[in-house]
Amino acid sequence: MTGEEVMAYDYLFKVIAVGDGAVGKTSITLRFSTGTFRESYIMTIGVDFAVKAIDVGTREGTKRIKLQIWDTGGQERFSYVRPLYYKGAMGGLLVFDVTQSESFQNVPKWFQEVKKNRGNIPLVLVGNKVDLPDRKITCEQATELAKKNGVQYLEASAKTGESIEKVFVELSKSMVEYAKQIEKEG
Ligand code: G3D
Ligand code: MG
Repeated sequence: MTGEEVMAYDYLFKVIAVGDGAVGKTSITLRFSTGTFRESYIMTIGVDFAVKAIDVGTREGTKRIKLQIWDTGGQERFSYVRPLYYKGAMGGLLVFDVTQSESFQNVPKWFQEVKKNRGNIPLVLVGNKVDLPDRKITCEQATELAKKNGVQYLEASAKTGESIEKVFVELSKSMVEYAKQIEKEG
């Protein structure tokens, strides 16, 4: 494979994962990125990112999307990493843990924080850890909250891998539409 083939893509998007600590943001990022042969981690000021390219069906046919998925390295609590983290993000996963009610109750705060920093970038609400038996938040509750905020809701498990790919594919489709909209508006 030539270097050119490795580099070829139609879109490059920075993606962030937000949500309370321990909901599975790092696990989702790792599960998605390490399943492939092209992967890299770069350490910056407490922020890592993983890179993975996926092919996504859009209105203009199949597009190759290169995703640069940022992870806070557990420092999401600290405000000093936030500006760097949000800068240039084109989409995000808003993750909560279906077995931890508090992480779901904090979802509106995360919606607000993303909006404050990045306006209306596409988001997918992710209910993680559906492999666990003791869930507290139902699919209906989460779907309703997602609808209220104009985003899609998906249930996933970083542990089993369930719906992890789907989460990034759906987000990528939304980001392609969003990028086109921004381009049009100049
Ligand atoms: P964070 O990056 O949002 O802080 P992490 O969350 O990815 O570090 O995950 C926090 C803990 O939840 C980890 O457990 C991790 O293994 C676990 N976890 C993440 N995703 C899932 C999942 O889908 N199912 C289950 N059962 N566990 C999950 P530890 O024990 O290392 O703290
Ligand atoms: Mg983490």
